[in-house]
Amino acid sequence: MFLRIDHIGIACRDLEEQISLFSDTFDLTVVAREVNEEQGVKEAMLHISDGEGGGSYIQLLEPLTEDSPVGKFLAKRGEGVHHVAFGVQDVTDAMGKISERGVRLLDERPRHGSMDSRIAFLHPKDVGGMLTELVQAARR
Ligand code: CMX
Ligand code: CO
Repeated sequence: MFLRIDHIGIACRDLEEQISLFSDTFDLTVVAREVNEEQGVKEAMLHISDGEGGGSYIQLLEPLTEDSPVGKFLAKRGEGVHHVAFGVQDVTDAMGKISERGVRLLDERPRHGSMDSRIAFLHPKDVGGMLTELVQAARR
């Protein structure tokens, strides 16, 4: 079902500071920036490599508000890994299969993600405590 790790989402308080840290330390380049009002985040994608069906990235996330998912996560747990996203061929198909296997979907239908991808989240409590995202990358 999974083609690759699409990205690791990392929650931070200051996006610009975190971009500098990651790009200076690991020689990573920012390939996309976005404000996603629906998800309540300001984000940056730092490219690592290209793989089957899309690339692999670090996704840095700064919350737009304190009561957004990332805002609440920061208040509770502080900065750090927030979610892991896996690349899939067809997000709707993967959601159907995973839901049939008893894992709660946080999204009824796919939403808009970074770089015109289509995404859906799975409940962390049903996946070993790891907030999990499915990503169908945009066709290039
Ligand atoms: N990883 C692991 N567990 C998490 C978590 C995370 N990122 N966020 C919350 N949880 C756990 C909490 O620890 C909590 O557990 P306890 O009850 O044992 O304390 C439980 O889930 C409920 O957490 P909460 O703080 O009460 O938060 P909510 O229930 O309001 O929301 C969640 C949790 C996962 C449903 C919500 O964060 C969500 O819908 N996330 C998906 C959307 C998202 O995160 N978007 C931002 C990223 C955008 C992008 O990738 O582009
Ligand atoms: Co993500």
